[in-house]
Amino acid sequence: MEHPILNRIQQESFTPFGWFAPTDLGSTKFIILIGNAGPAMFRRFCREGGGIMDDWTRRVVNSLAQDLGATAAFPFDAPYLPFQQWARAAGNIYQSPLGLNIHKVYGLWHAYRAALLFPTAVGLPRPIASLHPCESCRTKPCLSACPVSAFNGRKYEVDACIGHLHSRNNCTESGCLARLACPVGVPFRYEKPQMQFHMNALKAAHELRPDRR
Ligand code: B12
Ligand code: SF4
Ligand code: SF4
Repeated sequence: MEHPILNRIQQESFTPFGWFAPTDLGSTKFIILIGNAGPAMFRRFCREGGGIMDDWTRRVVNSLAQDLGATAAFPFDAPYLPFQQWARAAGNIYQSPLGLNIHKVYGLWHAYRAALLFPTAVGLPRPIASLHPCESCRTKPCLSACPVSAFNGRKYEVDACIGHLHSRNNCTESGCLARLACPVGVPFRYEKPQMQFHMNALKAAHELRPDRR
């Protein structure tokens, strides 16, 4: 869809996933959820020197938000904001049996980098709803691909996953086998360096959890 705000977001290498008008967020009257799908954002991040992605995101998105007359909220800031719920409210994004959200086009290969919070409504039409891709996925291969059964359809067994990531022949090199088993969004699978970057970030984030210190 063509719109000056959406075009500006894309120029900055982010994907605008969707938008909605919240009813319970005080002075915020409109939210646009942005993030990465496909390689564009990660390529820019690498071109600009890499490093800590959250710091880079904060710098780039704060400047974008200021240009657009918005403020930014980030998924990595505690207390955690319900980004996955916001994404589902924003349109064409659904919860998969892995707990991760699935997008009708990008599949599991997308993540949220920020929410742009606007003080007034933005004239964007409600996205046309699609069908939940998991409903027509009969065999649900994502649920049986993990070598340590970290997913049971109700819960993600973080310790089992991380234990495997610290073993030999783990998923750090290939990427998460459960996500790779999904037939939706295959053209948007992360490239190898991005796959490895996120797996290493997951290991590092787990080390930093307060109950692991
Ligand atoms: C803490 C955290 C983690 C922790 C613990 C996660 C956990 N499952 O226990 C660790 C570090 C282990 C982790 C791991 C990963 N995470 Co994480 N994580 C977060 C974070 C920062 C906060 C989650 C939270 O508490 N939110 C607050 C609650 C109120 O919001 P909510 O939307 O209602 O969240 C609910 C759901 O997440 C649900 N849920 C979580 N896991 C599962 C699993 C199942 C099976 C089900 C049914 C439900 C469910 O429970 C939450 C509470 O109700 C979010 C960002 C964010 N702000 O949401 C990212 C986020 C959820 N993670 C994300 C990702 C991609 C991952 C990884 C794949 C890492 C990677 N390598 O890329 C893995 C695997 C995640 C998985 N399968 O759940 C993405 C998901 C994107 C998407 N498409 O949905 C998010 C949104 C970050 C982002 N920048 O986009 N994560
Ligand atoms: S493999 Fe099927 S059930 Fe699993 S996330 Fe993909 S579409 Fe949904
Ligand atoms: S990264 Fe590997 S061990 Fe962790 S959930 Fe995915 S398939 Fe399982």
